[in-house]
Order: sequence, then structure tokens, then C-alpha cells
Amino acid sequence: MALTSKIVQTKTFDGQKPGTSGLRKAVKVYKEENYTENFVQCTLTAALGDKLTGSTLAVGGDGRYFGKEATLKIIQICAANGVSKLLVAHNGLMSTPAVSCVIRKYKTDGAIILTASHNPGGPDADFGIKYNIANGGPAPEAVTNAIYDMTKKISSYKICPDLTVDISKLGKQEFQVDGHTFIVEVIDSVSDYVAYMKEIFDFDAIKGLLQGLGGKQPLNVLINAMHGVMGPYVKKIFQEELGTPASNCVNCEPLEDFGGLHPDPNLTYAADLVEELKKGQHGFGAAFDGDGDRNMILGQNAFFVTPSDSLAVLADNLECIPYFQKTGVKGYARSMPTSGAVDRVANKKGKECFEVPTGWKFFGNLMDSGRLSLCGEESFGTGSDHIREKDGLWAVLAWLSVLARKQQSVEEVIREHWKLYGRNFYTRYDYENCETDPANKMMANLNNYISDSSNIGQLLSSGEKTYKIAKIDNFSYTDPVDASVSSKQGIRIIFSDDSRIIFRLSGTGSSGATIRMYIEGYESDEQKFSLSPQDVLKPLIEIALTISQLREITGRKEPTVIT
Ligand code: VG1
Ligand code: CO
Repeated sequence: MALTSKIVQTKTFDGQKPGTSGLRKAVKVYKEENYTENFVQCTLTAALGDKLTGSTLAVGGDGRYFGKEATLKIIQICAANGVSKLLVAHNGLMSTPAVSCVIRKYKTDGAIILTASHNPGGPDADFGIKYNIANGGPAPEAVTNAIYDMTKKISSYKICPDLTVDISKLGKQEFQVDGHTFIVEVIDSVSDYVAYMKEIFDFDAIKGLLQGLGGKQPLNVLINAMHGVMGPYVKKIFQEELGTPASNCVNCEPLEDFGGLHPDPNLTYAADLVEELKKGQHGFGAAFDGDGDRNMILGQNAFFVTPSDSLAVLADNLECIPYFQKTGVKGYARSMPTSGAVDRVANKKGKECFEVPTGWKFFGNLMDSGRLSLCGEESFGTGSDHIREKDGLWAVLAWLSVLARKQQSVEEVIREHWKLYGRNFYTRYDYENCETDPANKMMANLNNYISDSSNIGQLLSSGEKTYKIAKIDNFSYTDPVDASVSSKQGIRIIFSDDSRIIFRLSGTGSSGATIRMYIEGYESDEQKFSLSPQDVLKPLIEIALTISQLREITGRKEPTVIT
């Protein structure tokens, strides 16, 4: 079919700088006239420049409301901009890690991911557009800044409005657009992703663990896909490959509104899983976020594995995964607010360990330059250099590999780890949807506080504990590979015993401001390992709330989520 594209005159707009992970806003914003088209055109032009014509790209998303509509617009805009080939997710569904896998496997020039990750979906909820570059990872700041600059200059976009594609049909479809060939290939990313997981892990060992081969007790798992994009991946891997009964894989139908829930795998929004695990019937539980890059791991009786510990345990045990037997372990990394548990493993093993700002994009250069194998964030993100995104299902398979090798329960593995390294007690308080002005004021006050060097050496007390301030700053990171600098990445108050208080504003919310407060304290005394982090960290929490005046300034007495 011969089609022609047209140029639509448009106005510049506040595209807003994409935050921690792409642009996230209320769906209604994306539905405003030309908004989505403008942003997609800015993304393609700014990210690809001269390479746009003739490029191969991919598009997929987490299945949320507006995803299919946006996918069609992207197909039409790509066609009009001279893209040669577009790999489109079957029914629009492709997890964020699967997109990364597809970019790398098919060597595309980049991809657009339609997701607002862990944020709710539906007509009155959120949507997001994110761009990933040719290495498979989220666009670095230079690219997102260029996209933002473009939104302030754009005056027209190109679109081929008559082009329609049935994305429920797998396979290639060819079009002639303005005399050029444009190929749309609808792909099943589930099989690509699963094939890759089978290269990375020893599926027989995991199957043996789950089914109790060799006279062992089977491990009863409960996997919750939270009605996000992970359903089809979970079914394929757990049910088809590992023989897990369907009743052990729940919420595996992707829904446009995630069943009206927050697809965020934490103790608050994945309370279902926690309640089920508390019954003691399952030895392992896991949940994912909407786009499948996050994971929460629970042991029997809902024993919670804090993500920072999850990272450290995997760091200590990577050699049981065939992928790392081949590649070796190059180094580790964590985001700044993530606890220092992994640093202790790195120290012991004599490996490099990097501390980067929040957001997966900061790990990409380290992986590309062969210095980083495993990394993670306290926000339920864990992953490796097998792709360039965090990967929820990968983390679950990694944990199962460790359990299979060690023949221990989740809790035993964690307790053994603490025994060896001590315990980094950790908690995060989220104050979601605060008013913007008070939140900014609180951060401004904290900036003043850390700018005053006379605060260094001060003693701060709460209850029976006294802490001495050793260092205060707003975290700044210089990328060791390209020397790019990212400043103001979070207020840090670090004490002489390495305890830390951190404050930052979320860069992924779509309305109001979300304040994140992170608290960490290290304990080497075995007698204390079983205490609750809320009890152990209470004095530091109080100090943090006092210094920041959070309650007074924002009016919030309690956080919305505690991890
Ligand atoms: C949050 C997390 C961060 C994570 C980001 C994207 O960002 O804190 O660690 O990388 O979400 O995750 P922020 O700026 O809201 O704190 V995902 O799963 O939303 O792509
Ligand atoms: Co996510």
C-alpha cells in the first residue's frame, strides 16, 4: 500500500525534563492535542538526529491504559520520519527488561517504552514515555536534556495518519511510505526473553529445587505479577519451563488499570503476597512492578528480604549462576541511597564497587566498559550486565539459583550473610503526593543545613543514642567513563559510625512531590540481628525528622509507605 505522510504544525510545549526514568504524567496530559505526537517527535529527533532516517527501532510497553493508542501514533510517526524498521511488541506488551533484551539481540538503534512503571494505570492515572538507547539502557542525561530542549523548539511533527497495523498479529508487514519501504514486525518478546534466561541460568537446577528432585522437599513458590506486563513471562517460565502449578502464579492477566491497584512490589502495595506468605504455606514469594523491572523477594512466613540485602547476597553468590561462570565477576555498583551491604562483599572479594545516583541509566557506562557485573537499588531493583535495565524475573531466578545451590531457606541465607558481614539496618520512608512548595522548601532548608560546614562534628542525640556528623553534602557523581557530572542527587548526612540519613525528591511521580527519606545504620553485634529495623533505627529516624522539620513543613505526620 502506498502511503504519504504529512507535516502537522504544532506549538512548543513544556515537555518537562524526563525524570529518573522517562517522562511520567497523568494520561489526560498525553491526550491533549498533539502532546504525545510532539513528545515522540522530540524524542526521535533529539535522540537519533541524522541516524533517524533508515533506523531500526522497537516499541513496547507495560500494557497500561493508552498504551495501544500511543503505540499506533509511534508507528505512524516513525513511518513518516523515514524509520526503516520498527519491532512492535505483540499486543503492545513488552516488559522493560525484555525491551532491553530485544534492543541488544536485534541490534536496534533504540526503543520507546510506554510505561509509568510502578505508578497506577487507567484513564485517571498515569502514563509514561521512555527512550532507551542502542546499548539497551535508559537514555543518559545528555539525551534526555536534548529531548527537553527540543520540546521548547518544536514547531511541527511528521505523521503518516492513514497507516494502521494490527498489533495482535505476529509477523512482518511492509508499507510504502513517501516512496520508502517501512517494515513493521510484530514480535513475541516473551520467547526472546525466556530463551535468554535459559542461557543465563541452570533451569534444571531451579526445577530440581521447585519440584524437590532427589528426595528433597519441594519449594512451594508464589509468584505475583500484579496484573502488570509480567504475567505472560511468569506463565512461560514458571508454568511451562519449571512445571509450577498455575495456582502458584497469580494476577498474571495484564490489565490496563492493574486491577485498580498500585503495581508496586513493596510491603504496602503487594500486601496480598505478604498476607499469603504469612500463612507459612510457601517457602518463597515474589512480586514485580507494572513494567517488570522491579522485584520483591519474601521467604517463608513473609520473611522480608530488603532489596539492599538482596543485592549483597547475590553479590556474594554469583558464581552459582552459569552466566557469571563464563563472564567472571567484574565489579559491583549500587545507587547512592542503597545500603552499603554490597560494599562489604566487594571489599572482601577485592572488587570495585561504584556508588551512582538514583536511576538505572547511571549503570550503563560502567557495564559497557566492562567494569560492572551486578548492581541494584534499594527501590526493589536488581540486575546485571546481561541487559541494561533492572530485571525483576532475572532477580527471582538468581535467588532461586542461590537457594538451589546452598540448599537453604531464604531466611537461612540472609542470616548466614549477616553473620558473615554484619547487618546494614535499613529503612525508607516515602511521603507520596505532598504539596510541591512545602516539599521544595524542606529541601531548600536541608541544602542550607549541609552548606554550613560548622555542622560537621556536631553531636546529635535521640533517646540514648548520640551520633557525630562526619560528612554532609548533596551527592554529586562524576561518571568514571565519560566524566559527565550529575550533581544535587540527594542530601546526605553521614555520621562517624557510617550511619546515614538521606533525603531526595522523587523524579518519577506525576503529581505533587514525593519525599523519600532513607535511613541506614550498621550493626556487627549478632545479638541484635533479629531486631526490627524500625526499632534499631528509631533514633536516626527521629533525628532525620527533626533536622528536616518534615512533619512541620509538610504537615505529614506519617509516611505513605515504609520499606
Ligand atoms: C524511583 C526509584 C529509583 C528507580 C526509579 C525508576 O525513582 O527510587 O531507584 O530507579 O524509580 O524505577 P524516584 O526518582 O521516584 O525515587 V521504575 O521501576 O519506576 O522504572
Ligand atoms: Co518499573
